[in-house]
Amino acid sequence: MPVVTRLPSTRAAPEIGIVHLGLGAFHRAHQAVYLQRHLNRHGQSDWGLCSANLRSNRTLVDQLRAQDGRYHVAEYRDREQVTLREIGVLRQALYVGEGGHDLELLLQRMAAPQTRIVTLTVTEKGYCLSPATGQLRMEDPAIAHDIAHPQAPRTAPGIVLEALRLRRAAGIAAFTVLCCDNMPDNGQRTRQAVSALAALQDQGLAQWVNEQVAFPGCMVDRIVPAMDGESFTRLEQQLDCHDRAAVVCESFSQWVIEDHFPLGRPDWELEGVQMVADVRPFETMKLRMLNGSHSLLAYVGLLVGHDLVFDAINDADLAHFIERYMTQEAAPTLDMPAGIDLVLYAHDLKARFANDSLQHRLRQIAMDGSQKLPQRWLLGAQQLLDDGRGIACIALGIAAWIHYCTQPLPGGSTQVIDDPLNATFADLAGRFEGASLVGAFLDLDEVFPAVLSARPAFRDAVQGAYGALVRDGMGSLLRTFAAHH
Ligand code: CS2
Repeated sequence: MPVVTRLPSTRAAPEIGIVHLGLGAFHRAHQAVYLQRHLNRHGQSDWGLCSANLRSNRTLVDQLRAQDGRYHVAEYRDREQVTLREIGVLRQALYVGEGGHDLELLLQRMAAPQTRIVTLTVTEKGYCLSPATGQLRMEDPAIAHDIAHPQAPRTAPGIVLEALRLRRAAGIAAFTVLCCDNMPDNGQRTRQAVSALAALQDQGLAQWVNEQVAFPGCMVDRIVPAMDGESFTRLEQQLDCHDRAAVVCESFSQWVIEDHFPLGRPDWELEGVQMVADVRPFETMKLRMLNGSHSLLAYVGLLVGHDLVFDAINDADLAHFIERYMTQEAAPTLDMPAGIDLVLYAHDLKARFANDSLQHRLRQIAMDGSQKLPQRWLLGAQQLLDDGRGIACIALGIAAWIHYCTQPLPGGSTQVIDDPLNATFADLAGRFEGASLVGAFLDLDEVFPAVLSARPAFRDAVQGAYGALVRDGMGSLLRTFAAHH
């Protein structure tokens, strides 16, 4: 049984100053925890949360409402030590997806002068941008809907824009928009989504958005596996925590934020948040080192029969492969400020992946690959090729991804591919095989930027890796990698 430190919340009820879109496990275990620590420190605060789910998980919203917004975060350092934190900073939980009627409440809350920051964790696909180019996907039916019905928006950019329109009409200054999703230059990407949508609706509003709204970027980091039945049982049995809105996560947490909040912000730095002028180096480091390794562990690990992250990293051959990726294909593409030691960072990442108190499923990481690969692997691959370096690990990762998206896993288990492009993958798998299948994947211009997919060195590397994978099997390829390490 682990040693449990219990941290109750103060009973104070903070004013709502932040509206959040995307009330998933990550938000509850990351941004909410920083705001909770802020509240506990000051005893009272103007930075309470109103958080909304846009598409999924109405049950969670109902659960949270029944608990008056209170829930627990179990932060596992390892199997022996865990901190159970009570969160009381969530003042309002809303659901605006199908069957939800809270859109009006949400927009009113966003338009209220007390709301000074709007944060988002709606996952990469929630911004409706092309992953390869960062441009708004105007052909997306949800975007088409928001263009036709701006006052009843369904997408995150549409909701942000409508709330800004209401503020402008009422003469209230714009809130600051803080994207907390794992995208490159995430503040700029979010600006791009909102302002491209505005330009399609109302030029005056578009200009106001461009001039008045701050979109600082940030890097967020905490490993928060999706909750399942087993995790709830463990919380009940080990921690005597009977809370269906609880989340489990690692004890590590990091937040680096570009300090640009015209209407003010919580004094986050007291809680260990790094407030910086330029967040991009941190963001790129995290996307390529942590998320890039995660995606490799997922596709390669699933093909050799692993299920969980810690199983995958405890496989010596796979651990060597990840080590090689980090040192030879991720770190060399990074240009970090003084004081950041990438060797140490890589070492700490491996220790975090090996945390066996987290049931982090590789399949969870494998979902939405089309949205994740560009920033995790492809921008780096482009840079490596420009510098005359090899991309063996990334090429094998892409080959594994194509395999995963088109063929059953070892042991014959058929997986449902959870990706906005899954219909396209199924179509390609039905029409092509072998090298032509790989070629067709590399031609998906939503995923692969044209400058990369046009490079023979890139195509050859992926074709070579896929051929070897089909011929020798992933296990044997990993052994060869390890032998040459
Ligand atoms: C993971 C991330 O699911 C995924 O794609 O790589 O959710 C990862 O756990 C977080 O970014 C860690 O901060």
